[in-house]
Formats: sequence, C-alpha cells, structure tokens
Amino acid sequence: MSKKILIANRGEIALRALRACKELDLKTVAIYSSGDKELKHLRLADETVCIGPANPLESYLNIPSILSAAELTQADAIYPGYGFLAEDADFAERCEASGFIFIGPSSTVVRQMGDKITAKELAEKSSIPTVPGYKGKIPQDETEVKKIASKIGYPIIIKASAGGGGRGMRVVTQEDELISSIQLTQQEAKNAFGNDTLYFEKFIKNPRHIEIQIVADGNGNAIHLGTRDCSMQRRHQKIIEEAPALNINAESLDKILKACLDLCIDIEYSGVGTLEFLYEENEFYFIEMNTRIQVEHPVSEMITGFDIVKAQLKIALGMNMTLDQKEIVFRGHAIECRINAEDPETFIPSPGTIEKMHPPGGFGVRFDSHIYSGYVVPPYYDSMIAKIITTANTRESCIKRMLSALDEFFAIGIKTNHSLHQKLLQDQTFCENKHDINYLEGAFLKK
Ligand code: MV4
Repeated sequence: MSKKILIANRGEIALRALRACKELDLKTVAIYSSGDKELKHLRLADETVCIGPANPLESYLNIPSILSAAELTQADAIYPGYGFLAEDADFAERCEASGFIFIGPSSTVVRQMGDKITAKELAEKSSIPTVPGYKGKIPQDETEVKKIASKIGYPIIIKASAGGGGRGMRVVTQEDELISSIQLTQQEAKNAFGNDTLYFEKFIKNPRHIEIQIVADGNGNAIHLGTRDCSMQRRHQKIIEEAPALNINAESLDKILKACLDLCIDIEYSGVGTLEFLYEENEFYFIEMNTRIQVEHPVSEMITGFDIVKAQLKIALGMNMTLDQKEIVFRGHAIECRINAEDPETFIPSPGTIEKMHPPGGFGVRFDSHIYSGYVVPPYYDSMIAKIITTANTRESCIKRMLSALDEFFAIGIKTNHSLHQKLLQDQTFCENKHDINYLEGAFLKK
C-alpha cells in the first residue's frame, strides 16, 4: 500500500512537494485555506481539505485543524515545507504524538536547533567554529556585564536565544548603550518568544552569508551538497542565491564541511538541513542551523543533480536510499532569483490578479512556481510568487542566462521585482561577486 502524504503548506513549495510525491508513487492530500482555492497543486493532489479561513493563524498555523485533516484523510506523514510550522518543535511533537510522521528531523532536534544557544553549543562540540562571544546567563550586575562586553570587544550584537532569522537582535557600538540595549532586547524577546534568554557575540560587520546544505539519515550516514551564497538580501529576505559560493578559502571550507557532517552524525540528524555561516576574511562563523527545506534548495539540486525534496520524503518514510558523498558530483553554477509580487522600488506587496503571464524556459532554465494566467495572488501570505533558476558552466554564463530568462518572463496585472533583478544582475559589484549582506540595502539602493 502506498503511503499518503499531507502537504501542510501552500504555493510553490506545496507544488514542489507534490511533484516529488508523484515521482515516488505516494498519495497526496493538499490542505488549503479558503483564501487559496485556486492554488495549482490542489488540482493535482489526490485529495484536498479546506482547513480554515484565509488568515494563516486559523489555517496554515492551526495545528489542531491540520492534525484533524490528517486524521480525516488517514495520512501517514505530514510535509511542512518552509515558513508556517516547518520549524515549530511543538508541531513536530504533536505530529509524532498523533502517530503521523513529521517529514523532518525529530522534534527533539528541531527544539534543540530552535534554541540558538543550544545550537551554538552543539556546533562547538562538533568543532564547528562559531562567533566569539558569551552565552552563559547574562549577570544582573552592570559592571560584570560591561566586563564581559569589553572582553568580546565592541561592536557586539545581543541576540535572543529563541530568536533567529534576524528576529530579536540588537547591535551595541559602545558601553554606554549596553545596559539599555540589553533591557530592550530582553523585553522584546519576552514579548515575541515568551523567553528572554540572551547571548552576546562579536558583531561581524560586512560578512557574506554562506550556507551548507546537508542530508542525513539519522543512522550514521550524512552527506553535504556544498555551499550556497545568499548575501544578496534585504531585511533578512534573500533575493538572489547561488551555488556554489565562490572565492572561499578551500582549506577552511574542507574543514567546515567535515565538521558539519560530524554534527549530523553526533546529533543523529535525520532529514535535510542547512548550517548558516557568516564568512569574512577567510573565516567561517556558524550562526544558526535550519532544520527545514529552504526556498533556495534548487540551486544545490542543480549543481549536484540530487533531488533534496525526494530525499526528505525517502528518509522520513524509511524508503531505501544510499547517502554516499562519493556519489555527489558538483558541476557548474546555479543562480536563483526570487520573484515577488511587490513594488520594485518601495517593496510594498502587490497582490492581485495576474492577467497574463509567460514562464521562461530553455536549456538550463528552471521555473518553480504555482502561478498561471488568471491566478489571483492573495494578500494574506508571503509575496514570493516564483523562483527562476538558471544553471550553466560558469557564474558568468548563469548571469547571462538569467538575464535572458528574465526577458522572457512576464506577469502583468500585478507589480513584481522583475526590474530589480535586471538591475542587480547587471550591477558591477554583483557581477564581480564582491557584494556582502549589507550591499543591497546600502550602496546599491543608495545609488
Ligand atoms: C550576526 C551578524 C553580525 N555579527 N551575528 C541575521 C539573521 C540571523 N540569522 C543572524 N544575523 C546576523 N547575525 C554577528 N555576530 C549579522 C547578521 C545579519 C545577517 C546575517 C545573514 C544574512 C543577512 C543578515 C542581515 C543583517 C544582519
């Protein structure tokens, strides 16, 4: 009997997951909110269940509603995708407790990595370099705290242990701002996460954001699919990602990759995951680990030919698969442009009807999207509507191919960031691969 997967997400990643299920002869249940009746993957799924109103709090974030849909359809496993409940340890735990397979690592590992202090400690135990700082209990005594901060050296960054992805952090440049910054960050962390535990790090000023994709089976086998460079971002939203990251010190990369695999083995990691690093002056600094599939996974797939989503399903369902690093062959380069329904200058979301659209195509062009002519982009969710991925032998030819793909692609009726991508791909700093995490919001937009 073939297993049944409930896809607990929407948009392009729900479609991506559905395609992978079909290839593995798995049955599918697509859940949707009442604001999402026109989603493409609903027409392709074996069963569909409306789980609530358009408001994500009442649908895609509504755990009882999702578990009811899984009961009702007798699903075996739940695919969380990214965003929504993908890294919610309570959700993973409740799936497990209700007898459903959570397609991802164990709720224990999701919880450990969700706590950024614990994540850092686990990384250090497996010899992964982290940002120098302080992660004990922050003392009440002001002189003590000041001592700790000056030992690290200003500027420092205060982070909430329950934060991550850019939430709950504050940079402190001098001692007279330290105490008030701690109080502010603590209060914000308490309000946002119900947990006010903080830690300190040296603030890395102009790093690149490099990440490593791993795949592990929880049984002593782990492989990596190399690096991605995700430095082109605005307000913690990545805009362009590529694989592999170029101009990385080969010796330190080799060490880091090995340490990442050691971590996976040490914590019995099961599923796919991403270790995030800041990279500056030939040094890697681990910051966080994501225990989910990421938006930018296609660029790693394109340079390895390894289907990351299929691997998630196979590992979680205990299907036969081998994870052998020797079988992973890296070839060429890949770039992804995230197409958002938003104003290219103000970045204000622009939902509405896509009156007409044409996807790009051709050799080395991949279009991961749920949109079609006549589709209405709802206002309730993330504004990303498509991902264009190009693959070629070199970074330079990838950029050329992307410019051509962007020329082909159009979606009228809504505003998109199409023109921003065209500008970025012709930008000298980007073309020379000299941008860092501050470039887009800083030098580029101030031009
Ligand atoms: C930092 C940092 C500089 N120094 N930590 C932001 C998201 C979260 N994952 C960690 N982040 C940062 N941590 C130290 N010690 C700068 C950032 C940061 C950042 C990191 C990656 C990608 C984009 C970013 C944008 C602003 C700040």
